[in-house]
Amino acid sequence: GVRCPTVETILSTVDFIPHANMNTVHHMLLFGCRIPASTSSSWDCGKNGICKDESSVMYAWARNAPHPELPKDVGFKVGQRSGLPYFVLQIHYGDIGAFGGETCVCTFVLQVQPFIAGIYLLMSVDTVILPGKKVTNADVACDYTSYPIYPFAFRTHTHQLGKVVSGYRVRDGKWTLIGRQSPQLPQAFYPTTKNLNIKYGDTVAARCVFTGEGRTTKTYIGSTSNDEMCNFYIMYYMDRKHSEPYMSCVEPGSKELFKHIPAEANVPIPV
Ligand code: IYT
Ligand code: CU
Ligand code: CU
Repeated sequence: GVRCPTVETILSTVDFIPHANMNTVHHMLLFGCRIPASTSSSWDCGKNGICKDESSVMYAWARNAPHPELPKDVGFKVGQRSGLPYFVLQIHYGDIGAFGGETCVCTFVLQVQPFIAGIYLLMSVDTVILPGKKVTNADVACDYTSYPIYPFAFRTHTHQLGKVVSGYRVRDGKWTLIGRQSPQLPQAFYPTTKNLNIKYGDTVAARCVFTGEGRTTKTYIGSTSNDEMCNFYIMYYMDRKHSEPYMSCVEPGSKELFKHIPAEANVPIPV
């Protein structure tokens, strides 16, 4: 007999191409979900949420922002055993009246790719921004203990108080920039500045710079627009043999480590 390889391991998407009307759509986020929040073909994610539990941002489109393509020979794993077998597309309309009952058509190029794409999310879970305080840093850092990954795009996310978000690889004490962006610019994935890899023994670190100016109460991490978030997403590829498509880091990192962060990480990006 012949055993077929499991479907899950041979399906990869190659690219994401939006077909939305970009005149009414402000931005779109593509999520991977274990279980979507609804069984309908489209729903209000403000009310019902996006995914029931495990989820990841996989792609982002925003008006007037770049949309890096997946490099050649790279695809996201899809299917039942990919970890996040569902795609949910969240569409933000500039004008709420523009919703036309859209449904989403997903076209997959079914192809074994030598490399899998993945998302590494660094996020702060404990930052508190004091009212009126000019600068608050949210630092996140983790030791990297897996197989090599090759970052090719990054995305930053905060709410209104974020000024600049920077992500680095730290190897033998040397900080190398993966990406730096203002979270007040369109929160798309931007191409990385340099080609670099992250391998066992490195540290992955990110800093979000916030200001508490204009606030009269403390600001915490949370999901409303009065709360804040500090996210640095790395989109990477890695050898399919070692396939680990979703990783995250929520540790605050040590004070000692962040003493050596390059000064650019503290310089707000004017918008
Ligand atoms: C608390 C926080 O920072 N939440 C972020 C990152 C995050 C996204 C997903 C955390 C988890 C997730 O399953 I998907 I756990 C956050 O919500 N980021 C927003 C989106 O709502 C996705 C963003 O635009 O990056
Ligand atoms: Cu938007
Ligand atoms: Cu947020």
